[in-house]
Amino acid sequence: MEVTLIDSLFRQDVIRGLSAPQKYLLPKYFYDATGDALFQQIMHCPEYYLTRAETEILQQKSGEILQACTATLPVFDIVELGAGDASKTIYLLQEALARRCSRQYIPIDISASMIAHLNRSLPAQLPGMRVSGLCGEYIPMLAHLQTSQPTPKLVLFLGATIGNLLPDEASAFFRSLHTFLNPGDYVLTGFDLKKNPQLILDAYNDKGGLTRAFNLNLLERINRELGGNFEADAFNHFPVYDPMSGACKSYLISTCQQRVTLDDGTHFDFDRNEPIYMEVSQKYSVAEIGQLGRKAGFTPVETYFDSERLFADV
Ligand code: AVI
Repeated sequence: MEVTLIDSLFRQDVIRGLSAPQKYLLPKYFYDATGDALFQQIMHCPEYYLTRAETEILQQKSGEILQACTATLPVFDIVELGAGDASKTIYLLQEALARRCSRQYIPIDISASMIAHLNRSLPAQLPGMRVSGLCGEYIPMLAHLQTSQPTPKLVLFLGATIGNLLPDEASAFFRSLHTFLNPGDYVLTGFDLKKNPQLILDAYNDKGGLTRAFNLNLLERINRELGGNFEADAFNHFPVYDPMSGACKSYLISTCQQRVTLDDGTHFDFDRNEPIYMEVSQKYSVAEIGQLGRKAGFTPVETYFDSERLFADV
């Protein structure tokens, strides 16, 4: 029998995570077609305040944000890391067109279908703006841009995506981002702020069960793509928030002792109440954001809040 030596990265990551002494799965694998659709619903659910708050900032403060950049850079390209459907970014892009400070938008996303969609749909909404989407991981794509298009840039990293890294990982990410920018470039990052702990916990435990389904979908994805036999009903969604550290972590807890197998025969044994660590959604204070940026070599310029001070674009 022929043995396949090259296995999918997804399979390798799942096996590595579920074989670790403390089991984990990587949150980047949430986003298959079902996960994308669930995340869209999460962003519109009542408890998930993050999207509403950042949309308000971009609707109301895009002019101020761009004015701060044009004080030193008259014209720049707008690069977005993890653009998604760009539904919030459109306010900033329209304002940039009106102010004639940018004529090129470069969304970067790992989803090829999302980039194709943006390249197709955005030009009609942004006449005069070139949309040059790139599909790939953020840092390699920025490295490519630095050599192929060394134009001044405003890099957007919105949606509190930085929160899906632990603070040390976020620090390393910003240091790396800094090396692929030129002096004078700007970065606008969306951070979810520390606040009433219950409000945070509710955002990751919505009554409609969307976030629960979003987490369980990763087990179902393992069943679909790796021939697993996870019983989603045998796991409970369990988010926790530590108001000191600002870490909101989601776990799936095995409700019984069970064995799960993949189609290649790999198996994982779970004790009753054993957790799988699924994701961190890190929350920051304004002071912590400043420290994070400065440590990576950035100079903080300005912080823009929504009216309830739930979220900050910095
Ligand atoms: C994509 N990211 C910023 C979301 C968050 O808030 O951490 C992902 C998410 N996970 C559960 N709900 C939303």
